[in-house]
Amino acid sequence: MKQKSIILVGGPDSGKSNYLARLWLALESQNFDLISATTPNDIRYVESIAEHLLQGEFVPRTEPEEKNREFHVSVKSKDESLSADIVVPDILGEIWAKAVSTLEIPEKWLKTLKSADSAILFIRAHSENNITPLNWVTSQDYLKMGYGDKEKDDALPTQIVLMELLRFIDQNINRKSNPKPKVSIIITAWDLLDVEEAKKGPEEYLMNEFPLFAGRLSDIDSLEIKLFGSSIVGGDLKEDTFVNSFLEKGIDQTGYVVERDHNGNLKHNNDVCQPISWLLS
Ligand SMILES: Nc1nc2c(ncn2[C@@H]2O[C@H](COP(=O)(O)OP(=O)(O)O)[C@@H](O)[C@H]2O)c(=O)[nH]1
Ligand SMILES: [Mg+2]
Repeated sequence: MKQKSIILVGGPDSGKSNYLARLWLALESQNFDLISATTPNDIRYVESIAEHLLQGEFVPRTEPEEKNREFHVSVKSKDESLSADIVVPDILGEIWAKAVSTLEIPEKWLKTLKSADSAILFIRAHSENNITPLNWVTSQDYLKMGYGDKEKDDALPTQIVLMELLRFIDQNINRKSNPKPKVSIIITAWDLLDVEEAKKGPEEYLMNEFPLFAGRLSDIDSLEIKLFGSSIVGGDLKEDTFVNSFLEKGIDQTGYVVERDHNGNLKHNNDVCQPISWLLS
């Protein structure tokens, strides 16, 4: 059995914890090819975050005392031909902010990245943390009136952060088992896109929202990249009407990823493990 290591990368609010919780429930359901191989020690944390989803709420922000702790979920295929350790370096918000403003990756995180064979990069649709470059012509007057958000104005645009994260991955990922490592890019909260936007798929979403980053993705040939959209329960748990229908259906009937098949057609797949299965394939 080949043991691989996958690192989950993404800023605060990029959807890592919720994806992981949903992934855990999919692994436990044994409905798909990947199942859990996690030891009892690690189960408590992931079970506790999954519990939120079962009750119809998103996993809340990581508590301070849980922050900065790396945690692991192990998976294997049913026939045991594949197995992988999924590592999430959960980084404190402040460390994260410093990492992106100085473009320097924390040492601990770097070590984890160096031992990973593949990675998942998370981008969250409609996150309030997403920063798009200001359009100076239209926003100057607005800023003069003092309405500018000081903190946001100082922060790096999200697409620059994404390019840096991809560069970190590209430069440090372990190439021993594969000279061209795979990276799944997941756009989380896909359900928040309007129907037309969603139909166009993840490539076009990135081209519209983060054009520089999208351009970088098409240039890069030292990594094999695949894009996914994900919705962990198929809708927004912040809306009461959705929560009611969700609780009636049960978690196994909800959640999906979108991806392109071999013919380039956009497909919905209820197996939310797909971004990981692809990394291991
Ligand atoms: N509608 C919707 N919102 C999501 C989804 N996944 C994540 N979110 C939102 O994104 C927020 C941040 O997610 P979280 O997993 O905590 O991000 P993390 O900081 O990267 O661990 C959540 O509180 C939800 O509001 C999804 O599939 N659908
Ligand atoms: Mg989190």
